[in-house]
Amino acid sequence: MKQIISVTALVVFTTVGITAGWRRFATAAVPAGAEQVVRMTAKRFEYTPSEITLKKGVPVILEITAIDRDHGFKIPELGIRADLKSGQVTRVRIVPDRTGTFEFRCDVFCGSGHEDMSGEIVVVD
Ligand SMILES: [Cu+2]
Repeated sequence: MKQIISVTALVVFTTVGITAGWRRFATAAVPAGAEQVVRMTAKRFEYTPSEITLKKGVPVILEITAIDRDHGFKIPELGIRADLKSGQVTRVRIVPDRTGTFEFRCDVFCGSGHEDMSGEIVVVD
């Protein structure tokens, strides 16, 4: 009887230990709510990087810092637009739902050259 109890205890503790260990591992690998962050800058008349590759269906946060003045960030085809305030970081969440190449551009007039302030998001499978 004593032996059965200690075997049971061993099985229980081993199971709990593996479960706890696995949970810790899983949490470390993919923290809850974690999303890939892509840092960008916006300044007269360019975004850096100007080309970003994303995976279809994978949520991403763009953290865009407007360095020199106010700018805009617009991706008409994905229905996304944001104001980028000078000196601030603006977070834009994107969940690309289809593959393709989508242009983003500045839609807040920022001077002569504003019309060339654009870039591309490439969404792949
Ligand atoms: Cu502009």
